[in-house]
Amino acid sequence: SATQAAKAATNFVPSRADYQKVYNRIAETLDEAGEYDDGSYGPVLVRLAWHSSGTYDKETGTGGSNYATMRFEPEALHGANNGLNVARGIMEKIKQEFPWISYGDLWTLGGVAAIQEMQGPKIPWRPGRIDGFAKDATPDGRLPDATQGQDHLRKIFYRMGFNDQEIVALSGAHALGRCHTDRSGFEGPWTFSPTTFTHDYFKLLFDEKWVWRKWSGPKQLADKKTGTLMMLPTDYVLIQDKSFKKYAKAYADNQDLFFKDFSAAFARLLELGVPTAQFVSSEPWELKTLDEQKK
Ligand code: ZEM
Repeated sequence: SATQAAKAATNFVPSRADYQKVYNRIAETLDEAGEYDDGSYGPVLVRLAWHSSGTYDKETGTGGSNYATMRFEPEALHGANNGLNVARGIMEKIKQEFPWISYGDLWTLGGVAAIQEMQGPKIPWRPGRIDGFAKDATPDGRLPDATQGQDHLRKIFYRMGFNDQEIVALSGAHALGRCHTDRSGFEGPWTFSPTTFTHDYFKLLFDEKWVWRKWSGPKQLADKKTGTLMMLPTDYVLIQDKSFKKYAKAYADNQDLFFKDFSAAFARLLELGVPTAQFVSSEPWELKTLDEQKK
């Protein structure tokens, strides 16, 4: 609107209420998906938030959500980011309406809104990311490769500064969404409720019998009973590796524990690469869901 554009033009300092407005606009947009996938843009927005943050390298301090470098080539064209043009396009419309927000704040807030609106836990979040430049873009190969095993998962996530428990908790995001043959080559959803955040991903890992799918696509598993669900090789590793399995079992048995651990790990993921001094608030905020604001 004209008001929001005027705010961008002046030395307007947005308040928590202004960020709640952006949250609300994203939340309303999730359900405007129509026939797209399972009827929600939520899952692909979570994937955008994750891929914009998961490039972080703790040794060099490069990557992470600060500069939103996925806007630039070649990072936009990295194989791991296939299909995220959809998510960036959705976010671009929000950006037009609220030009004062940085892309890094917008994309991470998108992940927060999507998780919370899909019945997930509260994700503490605070603004402060700034827009970077093409020279800040990260090299290919920093995001995980689904065809690989536990050593690869550890190498990738330890580089971001995460431990085994956090690797497992974060992987639980695969309760949401699906794989697309024209994006990753893999196909299908992990759970029967891909637009609701649950611990079903872990329950299904343990409760179903998983068999290698017979098809011409990349190696993936299918549930023997219905053949409609899938697991990536990196998902299956979570119940094969002894250390991962311990956490996966705990999350299968206790959804509250999963929600608590996911929230902490995802909140931390979204802040990777952002200098603490840049944050406008010393403590992250809990933004309200649309439902909570109706009361
Ligand atoms: Zn994913 N992910 N991911 N992931 N992911 C896909 C989809 C989604 C891996 C991976 O290769 C893939 C995390 C971790 C890991 C989401 C969230 C998070 C897809 C399918 C692949 C292949 C892409 C497609 O075809 O559209 C690997 C190897 C991971 C290592 C552990 C973490 C961490 C996530 C968030 C916290 C989500 C929500 C999706 C679904 C996207 C959609 O469009 O439905």
